[in-house]
Amino acid sequence: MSRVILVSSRLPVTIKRSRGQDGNGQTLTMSAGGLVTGLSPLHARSDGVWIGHPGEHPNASTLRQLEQQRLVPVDVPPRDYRNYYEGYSNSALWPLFHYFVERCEFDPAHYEAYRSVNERFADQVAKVAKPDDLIWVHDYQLMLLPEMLRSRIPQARIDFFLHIPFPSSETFRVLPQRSQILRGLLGADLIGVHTYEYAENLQRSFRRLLGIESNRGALRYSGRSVRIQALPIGIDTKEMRKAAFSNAAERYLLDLKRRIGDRQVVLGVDRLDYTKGLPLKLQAWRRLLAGSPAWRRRAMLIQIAVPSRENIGSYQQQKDEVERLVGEINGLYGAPGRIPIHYMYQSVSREELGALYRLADVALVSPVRDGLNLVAKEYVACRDDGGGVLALSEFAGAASELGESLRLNPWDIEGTAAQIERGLEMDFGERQERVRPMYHRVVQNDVHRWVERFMTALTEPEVEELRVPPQLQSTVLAETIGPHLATARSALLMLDYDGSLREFTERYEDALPTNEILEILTELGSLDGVSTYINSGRDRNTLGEWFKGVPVGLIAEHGSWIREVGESIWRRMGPPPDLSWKGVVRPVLTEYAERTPGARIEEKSAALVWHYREADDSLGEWQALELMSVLEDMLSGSPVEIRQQGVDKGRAFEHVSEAYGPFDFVLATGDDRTDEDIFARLPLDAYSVKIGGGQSSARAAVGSPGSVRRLLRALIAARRRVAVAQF
Ligand code: GDG
Repeated sequence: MSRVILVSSRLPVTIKRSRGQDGNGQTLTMSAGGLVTGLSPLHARSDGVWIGHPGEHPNASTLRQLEQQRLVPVDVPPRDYRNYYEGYSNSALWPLFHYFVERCEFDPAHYEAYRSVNERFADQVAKVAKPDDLIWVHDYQLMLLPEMLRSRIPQARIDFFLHIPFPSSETFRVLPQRSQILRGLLGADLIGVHTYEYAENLQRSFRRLLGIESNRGALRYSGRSVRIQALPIGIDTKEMRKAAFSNAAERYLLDLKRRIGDRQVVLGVDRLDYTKGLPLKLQAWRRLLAGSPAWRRRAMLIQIAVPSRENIGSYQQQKDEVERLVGEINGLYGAPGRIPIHYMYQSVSREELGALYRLADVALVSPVRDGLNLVAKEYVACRDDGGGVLALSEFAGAASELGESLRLNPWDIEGTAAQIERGLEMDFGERQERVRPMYHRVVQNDVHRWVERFMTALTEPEVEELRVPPQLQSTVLAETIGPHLATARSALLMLDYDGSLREFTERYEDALPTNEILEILTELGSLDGVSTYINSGRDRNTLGEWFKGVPVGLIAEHGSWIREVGESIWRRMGPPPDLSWKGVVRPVLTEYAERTPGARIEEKSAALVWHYREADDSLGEWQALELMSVLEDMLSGSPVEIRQQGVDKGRAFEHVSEAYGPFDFVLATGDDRTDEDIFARLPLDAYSVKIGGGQSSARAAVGSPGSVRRLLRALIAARRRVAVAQF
């Protein structure tokens, strides 16, 4: 492995002034937060260096200590640092990326400092880097750095990881320096984010704001390729468990248990940050206690609020609000020897933290926005005893990996209170059932695996670049295609159904053909010398039923079955498939469907389809992609190809051409990935029309199924005109 140069805004240690003999002593303390916890194990294991700001200008002896730990300080004048860190990073980017637009301050002087500090980092990295090093830049404070490094060291491998969310392009475009920031990132070879949703958001921003198209996580920029991938960070499970099960932790745990007696414990561990939703959490706790005197006796909330960014006004206000609420709730519902909230505004040791994780009946992780949230994973990692309940906000990136948690919407105070209660009352069997699969997932996908996945991400073959077909009016398209169809001797039309001829409906079963569609197809079917097929992913029965008596051919299940015009039997295309894989795949699909509300499985003769059209958009998509990668791993080497839906529509085209061709006119329409198979196999002079925007190998695109129907009507008219003229 090449040497890794980690670059982050702060070093993992912070220099603090201490009163030495000369009154000018310095000590090093560990910095707090998710980034440091995540990257320290990598640094410890590699022989690379870590470059960042140490908090203070180091004296000679501190410098030596830093050197011993392979830490390289970047020197920044304090005023610039303030404007860069407290200013642009934490008063513009941080709130914006967490959707707190109203908290953003966009001061041009802050951006100027941000730019100049990024330059200083670039200079320092360029000084230290050797040719084969992998330079790995971290987080939102250094988003201009990849491009600055690219111009200094063009051949370097530069990766970037964003630890916080990347917001929707609609929110991101608020940022005055949005283009500069996006261009800054494009200096990287690989941009990693925690979730597919963030990767999507980033790609949409590239498209909308810079006009750069990407295809399945890859784009071209300045003659290089840039990858964007969802690579959620893991934790160091071994280290976490070592601390949680250490002697010190055991002692602490025993002592805690003795003092707490038989009361149940709800635990919160958060940096004191407005994104962590502490006031809402406290309100939910208040709601639970207000409604139930029993819980006032039987449960307590232990909340650790780790001091953070204390120089920024909004953090001070947040602290005041949290402390006011704690005081209020303790005042209302406390009694001698029975305090409802044990609030600690301090950092605790890893051992104490581990003991608290082991103690807590419920870990309440309820941020209003969080890139990922490591606390959720740490809690799960300490609960292989099966006894803990994780209550997790759906606005934390980790929610998509920890599907067995009790999900909550922190804004819904009633709902959150109800989930806390459900967690406290949950029996051991259900706790175990929920936490076990999460435990295995967290252990398997630990921080070391994350680093590995990052390092190998670029060795995966790049998806071939697709272009974006021009979006045309149906009348314009008909003017080009119409004359060719009109004079063709033998024409073939292969029409996709859902999303192409027919608009999607909320429920899959409801997309019956309308009278208009049946009429168009009947007219197409009556044209001499024109063969028309519906080429759909749907099953035979549905298609047979829906198009009964309509004079067009039907192709079902993505090219598995064909029924010719006027016939009543279906014939299989190609050899009968080997279906042994179904038994292996079905339980996995079922598990994912159970975890994803609104998702379900459809059983077809040669396929199993996982539908998520009725699920929550981003969760459905995330689960589908995750499911695909799980299945790809599981089935490598078997005869099954995993695709978002079924087999291959392109095969159907080949079959029909061989049986009835040659055709001197071909038109295929389609709206999704499965239709790309047919577009890619058409002869060069064929017409292919994609419905909707985005990349495709189709020759042209139209906006909607309505446009397709208009196009078909115009084509029918063109063919008829010529037929009449010939007659
Ligand atoms: C950012 C993103 C993303 C907390 N209190 C104590 C303590 N901690 C440790 C926890 C955990 C870490 O700090 C906090 O990490 P989070 O992920 O919860 O949150 P952020 O600091 O906001 O981290 C976040 C993360 O980056 C990684 O990419 O997950 O979404 O915002 O490890 O254990 N550690 C000790 N004492 C404490 O009192 N020793």
